Amino acid sequence: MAEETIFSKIIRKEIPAQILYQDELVTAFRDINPKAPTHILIVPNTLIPTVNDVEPEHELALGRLFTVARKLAADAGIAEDGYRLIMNCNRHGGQEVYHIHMHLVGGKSLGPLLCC
Ligand code: DGP
Repeated sequence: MAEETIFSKIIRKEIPAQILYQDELVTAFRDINPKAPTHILIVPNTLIPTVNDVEPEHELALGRLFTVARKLAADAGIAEDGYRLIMNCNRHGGQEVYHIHMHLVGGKSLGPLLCC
C-alpha cells in the first residue's frame, strides 16, 4: 500500500489549496511554487505514486487529466498561445511528490523542453 502524500489531503480538503476543478476522478489546484504565470497541478483522486505504477484500470482518470487540462488552459486564456504539460517520474525525472500529477504550465514563452 503506497503512502499518502500532501496531495491526498488537498483532494479531501483537509488542508488548503486553490482548487480550480474537482470531480469524481481528478482534482486541479494551483502549484504552491509556480514556475510561470499559470502553473496548475492536475491529479487523480486515487493515489498512484508514479507513472511506473499506472495500470489499465487508471486509464479513465488519467485520460480525464487531459480533458481537464484543456478546459483549464482555455479558462486561463492560454490555449491559443500554448502551454506545456509535464509529468515527472522518480528521481531522475525530478519528482518530489509521489502522487502522480500533471503540471499545466503557461502564460509565457517556456523555451526549450529541457534545461540542465
Ligand atoms: P514534482 O516535482 O513533479 O513532484 O512537482 C511537485 C509540485 O508540487 C511542485 O511544483 C510543488 C507542488 N507542491 C508541493 N507541495 C504542495 C502543496 O502543499 N500545495 C500545493 N498547492 N502544491 C504543492
